[in-house]
Amino acid sequence: MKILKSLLAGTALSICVVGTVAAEKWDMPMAYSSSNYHSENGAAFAKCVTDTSGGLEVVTHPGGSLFKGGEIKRAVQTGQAPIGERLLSAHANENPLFGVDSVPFVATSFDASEKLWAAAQEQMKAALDEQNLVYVYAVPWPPQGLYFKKEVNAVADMQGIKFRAYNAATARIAELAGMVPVQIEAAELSQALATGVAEAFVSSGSTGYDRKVWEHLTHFYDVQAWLPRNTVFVNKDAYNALDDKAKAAITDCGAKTAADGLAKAKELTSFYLNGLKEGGMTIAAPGDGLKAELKAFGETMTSEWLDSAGDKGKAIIDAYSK
Ligand code: PCA
Repeated sequence: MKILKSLLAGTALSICVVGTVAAEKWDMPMAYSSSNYHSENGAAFAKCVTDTSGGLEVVTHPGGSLFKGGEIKRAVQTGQAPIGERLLSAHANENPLFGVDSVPFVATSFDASEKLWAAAQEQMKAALDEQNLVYVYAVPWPPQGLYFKKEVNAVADMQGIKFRAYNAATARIAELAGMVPVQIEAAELSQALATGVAEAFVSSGSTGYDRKVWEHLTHFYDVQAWLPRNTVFVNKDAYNALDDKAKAAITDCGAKTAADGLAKAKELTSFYLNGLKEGGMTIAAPGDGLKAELKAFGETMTSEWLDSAGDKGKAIIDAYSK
């Protein structure tokens, strides 16, 4: 297995020797569109590493062009790609800790989400390490709200709707609400809405804006239920093979990119909602009745998450709640 792993890692790294310095190029798969701030931020990270590592060039491949969202994590674990970005909560089936950022109504603002992520940090790094991955940085999406093609005032209005899910938590919401979950990557969302494969979803204004969902949908309810993250990680073998200067470049550029990405996400939140409005959508806060029903789903899902994440999950929530 070890040999297979290093063989796979070997094919992923194109190594060429320039003078006496070994120059290396890392392809970095990313799932979201090239114009999205996560992708632009990732490109800035890649440039930062390329400029300061003394020989390691990182090149991003946004939009799922190298590996689709659902394939990126596996590709980096096995060394098919040395580095990549992924919505980690989509892998909560492998380890519930990966879903810590997607439990409804636990952390509903940028500040709360930073606090939660800080509380989860060490365990998240350890969980990734167990899977042959080295954590680099993570950037939040704006708060999550509900998209529909009609006015919705209660869970009763959602019955039977085909609901695009992007992780287990969003599928669970569909189930609790009597909707039918369908797992679809953001890259395929417009197509799914156009063909009726999906009729509603939960996401940020960012993804609705990127996918121009006003062409198919009419209402966005700004529920602010949680702020999931995209996380960048490196294959551990590829990381260990780097010299100290390149390792430091990854750490330093990662820290800078995390801070810049957070600032961007905050700055763009209202821009995206305005974009949806300009596209013709109705943007509204959920009514009190709907809000209460969703809060109850949040309570159910929080206790389900705590059950599945055990002592480690409890330690994170305790540290966060302090
Ligand atoms: N956009 C991503 C995940 C969360 C978000 O705001 C998506 O919908 O796939």
